[in-house]
Amino acid sequence: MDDLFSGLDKAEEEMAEGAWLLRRYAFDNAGDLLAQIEGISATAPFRHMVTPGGFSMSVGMTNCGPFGWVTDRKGYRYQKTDPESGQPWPAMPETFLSLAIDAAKDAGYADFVPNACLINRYEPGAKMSLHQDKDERDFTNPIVSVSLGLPATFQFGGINRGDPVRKYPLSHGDVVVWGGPSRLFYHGIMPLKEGTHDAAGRARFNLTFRHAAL
Ligand code: MD3
Ligand code: FE
Repeated sequence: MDDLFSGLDKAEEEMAEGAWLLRRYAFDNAGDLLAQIEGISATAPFRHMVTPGGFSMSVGMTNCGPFGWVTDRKGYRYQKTDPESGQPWPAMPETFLSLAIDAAKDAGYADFVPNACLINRYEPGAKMSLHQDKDERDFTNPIVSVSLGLPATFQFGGINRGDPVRKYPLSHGDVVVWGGPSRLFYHGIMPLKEGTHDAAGRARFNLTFRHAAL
């Protein structure tokens, strides 16, 4: 048993000013989203990127859409091509785009149109340390995140690294829209617990829809 919710348990909660947790919002689309992730990763495989400090990330990453987020020894940035292939990132599927636009609208961000989707793959033990997302340059746009597969514990802090951190479970189909003051809040993911998910196997996937500006 991976978790105790079903697709019928949709619920909305404001986690902080501007940050809306839409529980199970993507539950009915999850099978389609997972199939699209498989297709994207056949062209642009998940890889463990290296941070500017020289550490290999435990989370596997790829992208779709006009821009993709990358890190290497030179720094963090968005770019139009996959550094592994030199080719443009795979197109953003229509189902991804409409889900992100609809969720942003429901959370009060009517003008959001993402041009980048980072796809994270966590296997048991993988984590993401507390950080801010600030490579997009324009923070008036929200970020929309979609959780799929194994559940994870999300850590949500404040605008300063030392602010107190609250923990939230994020499960299959949960969507969060991060805008307003929460857009630059520190956040992270605790090491993924061992498990197997019916639809996603031994993994958690997270989509983050962003508007990158050059
Ligand atoms: C809060 N991903 O890719 S999604 C990331 O589950 C990232 O893979 C995590 O943090 C994951 O950068 C967390 C939730 C999330 C995404 C973006 C945020 C929370 C956020 C931006 C601002 C504040
Ligand atoms: Fe982040």
